[in-house]
Amino acid sequence: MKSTQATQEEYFSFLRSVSLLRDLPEEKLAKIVDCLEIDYFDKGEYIIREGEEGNTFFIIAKGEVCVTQTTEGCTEPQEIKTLGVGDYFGEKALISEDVRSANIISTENDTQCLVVDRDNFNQMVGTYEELQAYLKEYVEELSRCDERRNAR
Ligand code: WNU
Repeated sequence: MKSTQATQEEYFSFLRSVSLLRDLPEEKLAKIVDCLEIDYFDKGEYIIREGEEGNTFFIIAKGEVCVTQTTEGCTEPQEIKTLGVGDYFGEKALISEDVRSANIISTENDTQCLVVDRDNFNQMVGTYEELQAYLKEYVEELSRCDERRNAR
């Protein structure tokens, strides 16, 4: 990401406030800031589509998104939760080496997401065992939730 130093520092302190990244060493976090892309989404825009291939991890810097999923016996995807600033998503496809397992839709105009690609995600998570274990467990829990609601 090319940006002013002020912006870099803003992203740095924002990332520090994200619970998942709280304990990452300084230089790791700085590296993530260097590789970040920022994406902007309007209300109703799909950030992730169920069934598509995905190679990115997202952290919400502004706005709100909802998570929907196709379930057995329903024609419309069902809304399963909403996520806001400091929340993240898209880790599951990266960790399970699978296609996207839900839709992520912006529910506000000018929702801003910090986007980390697969290589940088692996670097961020891979060299940090606690983070890896935490996310792996979380992703398994999501799969159990999916089964319970009969996701397709
Ligand atoms: C859920 N089932 C599935 C959420 C975000 C981060 C964490 C929950 Cl650690 P992907 C679609 C994304 C998926 C998850 C997110 O949607 N998601 C869920 C569920 O119940 N996915 N299958 N809840 S919000 C959330 C925990 O990030 O990753 O790459 O794309 O499959």
